[in-house]
Amino acid sequence: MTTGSSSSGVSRRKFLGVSAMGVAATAASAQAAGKKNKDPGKGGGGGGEVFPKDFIWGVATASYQVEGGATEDGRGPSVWDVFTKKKGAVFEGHTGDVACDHYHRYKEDIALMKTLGVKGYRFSVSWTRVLPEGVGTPNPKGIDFYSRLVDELLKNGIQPLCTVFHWDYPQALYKKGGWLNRDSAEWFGEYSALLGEKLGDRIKVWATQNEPQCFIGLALLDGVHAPGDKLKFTDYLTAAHNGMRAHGRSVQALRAKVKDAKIGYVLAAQITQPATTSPEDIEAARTAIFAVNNRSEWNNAWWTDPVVLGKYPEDGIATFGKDMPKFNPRDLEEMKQPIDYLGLNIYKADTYKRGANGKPEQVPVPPGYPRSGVDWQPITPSCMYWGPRFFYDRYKMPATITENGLSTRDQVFLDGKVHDPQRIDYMHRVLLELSRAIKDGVPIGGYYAWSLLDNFEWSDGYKQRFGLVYVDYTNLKRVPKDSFDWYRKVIASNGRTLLDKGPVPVAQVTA
Ligand code: GBH
Repeated sequence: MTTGSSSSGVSRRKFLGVSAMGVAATAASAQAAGKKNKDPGKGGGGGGEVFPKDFIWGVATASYQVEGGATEDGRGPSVWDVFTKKKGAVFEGHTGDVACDHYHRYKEDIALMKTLGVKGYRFSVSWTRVLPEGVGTPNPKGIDFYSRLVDELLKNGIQPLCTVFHWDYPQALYKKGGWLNRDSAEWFGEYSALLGEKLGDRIKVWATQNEPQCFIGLALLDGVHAPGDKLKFTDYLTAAHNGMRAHGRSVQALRAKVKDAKIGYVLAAQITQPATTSPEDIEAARTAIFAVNNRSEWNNAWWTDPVVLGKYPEDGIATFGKDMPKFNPRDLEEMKQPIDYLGLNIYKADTYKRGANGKPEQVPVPPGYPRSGVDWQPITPSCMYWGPRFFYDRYKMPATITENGLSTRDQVFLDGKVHDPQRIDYMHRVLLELSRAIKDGVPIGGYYAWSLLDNFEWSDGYKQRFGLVYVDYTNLKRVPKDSFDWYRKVIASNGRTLLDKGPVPVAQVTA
């Protein structure tokens, strides 16, 4: 295998070689971590029983993306209900009004999960279903829905992981200023306490918020997600600040109400991978993954350091300069509540090498490099090695892969089935990479495939299909895809079927 680079930078071959050298990468990183790689001779992350016995194989969804029943049983409007009705906001004007009709079909969907054999189901609560105005009088019918959902899960031996908030912010609270209002932390604490009180006897695993980068950044800075605002940068930082305070309040509320709670915080983890396995490139990728050096939401440390380490990253403070909001240092204590795990949503990696000036330099994706159905996702399976590895090295916290998956242009074939070999191949590579991270000593509690069902992909509407189960939106019929059956076997064998093909260069996705 060649690792040579051309004079014009990193050659195509080398780019592709990045993660193809899975074994060398393992050895190098294990060495970097001062550990001994037990199995240096094995390729592709294989070898022996890798996934712990109590590993949670799961699937994930989110309320607005699957539930539908938008105005039923007293549910109040969320910012997404309003945004989807705006002309041009969502692909072909799609809305979550009906979505997968999970609100009425949850039993059918749990039966599918039972067949799949998952140990865990990650779902989110629609805030305005249980509190139509965001605060104030709870809606018993809304609470009853989640109560029935959880009972049905437990009856089927599936452990619930409840995300308190996955983007469907109450419209009533948005009108009061939303995340810009300092009280938003209290509102979120109140809402979390209600969930803890009503469901905490049965739900033990929680996530406070899903992807602050998105519900603050995409929603309030870029204006491409609901409510579609483009705030001044300093106001965006204030919203982010209050969002993290809200996370802290949520942790406190859940701890107070739920005995033995395991509480996490979920990031849109922006992953880097090294261009080669040289220590220089590995360090370049490590530096890049935690850098906050541009005025966008796409970084990790701004959203994680305050919550885990109790401080904002210095480089970010310098980059944002006078836009940095003034606040009481006690806010940071409020944000930094002890949590039990970091939830990492991982879909892809950007590639970095050490540049001529010694600083990390991004290596562009070569023309024609394989991608999923969404443009932002080049097929880079090593995201699932380097992501967990780098996060663990910095934060020393157990992680759960709270989302991973890919979108493909699925259809029902003439034989009545949905063949999705790309998804199977991707998940296969990704899970081998995850097993490699686990072998190298990174504590990973579980893996939740995104998603159980095709669903409402935000501003892309129903165009994107991420499900293991195909949804025909004309009649809401569910058709398990080939990947469903494939994942079922992976779960049943606790990951051993991943090794059936023997050692493979897991990340080499072109010839
Ligand atoms: C997750 O978001 C969500 O939690 C989930 O609801 C969603 O359905 C799922 O993933 C699939 O998208 O590189 O500038 O083009 C993932 C959010 C979307 C955030 C892509 C980063 C790329 C921004 N990510 N986005 S850019």
